[in-house]
Amino acid sequence: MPTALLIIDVQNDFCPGGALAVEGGDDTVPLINAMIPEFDSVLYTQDWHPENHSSFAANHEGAAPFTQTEMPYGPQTLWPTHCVQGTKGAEFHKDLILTGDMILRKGFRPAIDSYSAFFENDRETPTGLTGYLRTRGITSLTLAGLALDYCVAYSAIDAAKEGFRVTVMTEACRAIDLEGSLTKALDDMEAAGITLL
Ligand code: VGL
Ligand code: ZN
Repeated sequence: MPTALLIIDVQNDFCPGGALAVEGGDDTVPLINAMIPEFDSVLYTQDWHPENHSSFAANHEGAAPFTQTEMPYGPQTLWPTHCVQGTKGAEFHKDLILTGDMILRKGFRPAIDSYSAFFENDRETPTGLTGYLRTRGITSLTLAGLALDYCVAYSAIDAAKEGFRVTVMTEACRAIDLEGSLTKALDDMEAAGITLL
């Protein structure tokens, strides 16, 4: 059975100095690089927003970053402008080994955010990743990257829902931890039957 590593959003904007910096985000890079040779298949996600993206506080009159808004698909956190397509901030960290099979871009539709690598934030628009993995005969997945309590957790929980065996290498992740989001994400992942290492 081929093993797969799904590396989530290890991009400049989520590392120290970036627009939505996660504390210690760059510490994940050597840990992830060391994991890469152990897997048959290596996949990366890249948060990839147009400048007019609706998850940016700057695109909502008078709204501050890290507040909540209501979208047609449900509640949505408003973020600082980050990972804009083609910018330095959207590039992968320069020391991350880029090898392996595929780079999945997400969050490219202006009207909808996508934390998960599998479904956009309406929880029903598929990215196609399930089909890609199934076609390749992949049944188990290990995740690492940024941010543990958003894109990693959403991706891991969706992967479990889609029937994959899921492990999250928490050591090779860092969290944003907005209002208890880390504790909630860890609880939700455990409840979904995900192995946390
Ligand atoms: C992420 C917030 C907004 C993440 C992406 O990668 O966890 N978080 N966009
Ligand atoms: Zn984003």
